[in-house]
Amino acid sequence: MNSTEDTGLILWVSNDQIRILHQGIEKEVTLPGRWRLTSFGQRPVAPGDIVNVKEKDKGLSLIDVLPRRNEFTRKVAGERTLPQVAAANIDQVLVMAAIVSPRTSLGLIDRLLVTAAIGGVPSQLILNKCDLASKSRIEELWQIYSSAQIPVHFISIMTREGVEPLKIMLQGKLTLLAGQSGVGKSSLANVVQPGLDLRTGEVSSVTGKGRHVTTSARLHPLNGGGWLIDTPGLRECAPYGLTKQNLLFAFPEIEANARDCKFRNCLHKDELGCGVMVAVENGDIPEPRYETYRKLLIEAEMNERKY
Ligand SMILES: Nc1nc2c(ncn2[C@@H]2O[C@H](COP(=O)(O)OP(=O)(O)OP(=O)(O)O)[C@@H](O)[C@H]2O)c(=O)[nH]1
Ligand SMILES: [Mg+2]
Ligand SMILES: [Zn+2]
Repeated sequence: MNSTEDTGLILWVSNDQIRILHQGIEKEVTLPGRWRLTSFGQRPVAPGDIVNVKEKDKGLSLIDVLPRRNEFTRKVAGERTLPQVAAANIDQVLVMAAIVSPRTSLGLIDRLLVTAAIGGVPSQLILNKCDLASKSRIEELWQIYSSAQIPVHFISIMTREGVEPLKIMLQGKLTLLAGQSGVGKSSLANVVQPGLDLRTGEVSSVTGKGRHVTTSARLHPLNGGGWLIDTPGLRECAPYGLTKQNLLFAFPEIEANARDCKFRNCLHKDELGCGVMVAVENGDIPEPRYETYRKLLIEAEMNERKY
């Protein structure tokens, strides 16, 4: 029998099918039973994974998954500390939020940034819908994230403001778009890759929330080279593998002020002589960032008890 072995790139995964790019051609393959979603909600493959495949007369068969360079992994919803991999082998995560409609969730932004940092993926922040925002709100958000040393881009897909530099940022890279429903992830993909024509949906005027239009994460090829992964909107994000130490990867402004803490092992929660808490009071660390830090610290402590 004629059979050759080489690799393929996973473009998307559903419960029992995957789409894979193999020798320049997109192919659909039925997932073997052992690769399907387990009762624990885990799956061995994610978009962006490279797999070894064997081409046989009757089609492709999957052999194994190559080790990942990095991954973007949340914890499954609920009490269990199990991983849910959104994508693997990513060059950059663009954490996306709207300045207005839906209301910006600073907590979710920070959680996505922490998830990227723990997974070893560089991230940047895209704040969309500038056309609807006041100058003062833009300024306020800029202050928060520049003190956090996170690159932030203010854009409007509607007016195209700030979109051209993003196109350049995406060239030749595998980029994951992550954020709440309705912030404009699919709209951005449609603008940077003409002809893509992904479905988009209006934010509900009743609830002020997005309608969860995109239902699965997919890699889309970009004309200039590279891939863009559009994902379904997230309601919440608990970073997988969160600890008291790696939490600080995404809070450089907190780490910087820890120098002034009285105790070397200060967690900046309620300790005496905490330099971080003083910096929050002085306005050197923005309060919303500190609040999310504190919530994540409590989650990390709970996780550590479970591991
Ligand atoms: N005013 C304004 N509206 C925008 C802008 N960008 C996107 N929208 C609108 O926001 C709505 C939601 O956009 P989508 O692209 O579907 O959002 P999404 O993030 O893909 O949402 P999910 O797929 O549900 O996660 C659509 O009605 C878009 O037309 C913008 O810059 N300004
Ligand atoms: Mg979408
Ligand atoms: Zn401290």
